[in-house]
Amino acid sequence: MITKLTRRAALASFAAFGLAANVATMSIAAGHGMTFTMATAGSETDARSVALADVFAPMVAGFAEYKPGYNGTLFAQGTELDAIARGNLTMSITSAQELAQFFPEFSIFATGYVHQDAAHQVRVFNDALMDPFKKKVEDELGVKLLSVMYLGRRHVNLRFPRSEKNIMTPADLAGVNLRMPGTDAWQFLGKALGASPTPLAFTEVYTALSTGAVDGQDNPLPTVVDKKFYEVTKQIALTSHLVDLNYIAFSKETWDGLTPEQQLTVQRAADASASYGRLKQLDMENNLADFIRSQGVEIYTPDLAAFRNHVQAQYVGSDAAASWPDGVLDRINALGN
Ligand code: KDO
Repeated sequence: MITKLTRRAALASFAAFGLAANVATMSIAAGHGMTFTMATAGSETDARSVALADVFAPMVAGFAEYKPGYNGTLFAQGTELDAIARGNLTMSITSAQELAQFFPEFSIFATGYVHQDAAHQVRVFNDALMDPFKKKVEDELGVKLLSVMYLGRRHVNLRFPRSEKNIMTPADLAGVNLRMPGTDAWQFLGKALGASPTPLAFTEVYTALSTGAVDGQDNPLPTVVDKKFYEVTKQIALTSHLVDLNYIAFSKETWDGLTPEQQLTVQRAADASASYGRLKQLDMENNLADFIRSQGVEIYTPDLAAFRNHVQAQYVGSDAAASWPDGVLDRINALGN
């Protein structure tokens, strides 16, 4: 997890050395053999990883080699934005929660029950309301947010069988040690759900579930299958508490060193891979429940109104909500169905 000190240091070093680094990148871009390194905590078989490897990589192959690092092997989860800002990484699949570590107002996109579905995420990302958010990340961190990727509806997934714990309302999660990713926005959401959240890196989740170090985790169904969480859990309450997204984050240094044609190609490649990954993920999300059930995991729908009301009430008057620019939540809601 990145510390506040690290984040400040990253911002300062980007401001101080941005110009020098930019000159270095431009000379690389003018020549040949550019490499776009990409870091993610996700696996090679994750739909977003597949989309970048199968769609993005071939589209930029005329001028850049795409080099992905999966499972947090290049950079640990949560440190990728720092790495891009420092010029050590070209791209990552980042989250609003990670961006909120630098720019608290991004917590609005990480808030429970705000985005309604994948199409809503796309409308929000492409709307003018996003422009000041994107500009700030670009100007102050040196990171361009190229496109929005769909991760999916996050649900509560526990080790206990339903006969031991039946999660119908937030009160039923009292005392449940729920693994959530390690940033403030995630921990806030875990508490808002009624659970006792524990921060843990994505790559540690399977082991923590199998040893009982945590009682559960939250992720969309495709992730439950991709990471085989069904082997070490017994139930999924379909809370849909977050229609989760990621952004394709790209180094502004590298971007500025590209020709206008190359920039267009990179942008198109990012959009095309995001669309491809979204369709794949939606398809899996809609078709994996039977498989998961066949592995002995109960899947059921809790009292969604109780969860939605409770989660939304926690954000009202919170520090997170205080950072949201006036009117943005209304604009996001207006872009919904
Ligand atoms: C996770 O750690 O649970 C999470 O799903 C959070 C997301 O923001 C994203 O970073 C994702 O992990 C990784 O890409 C691995 O799928």
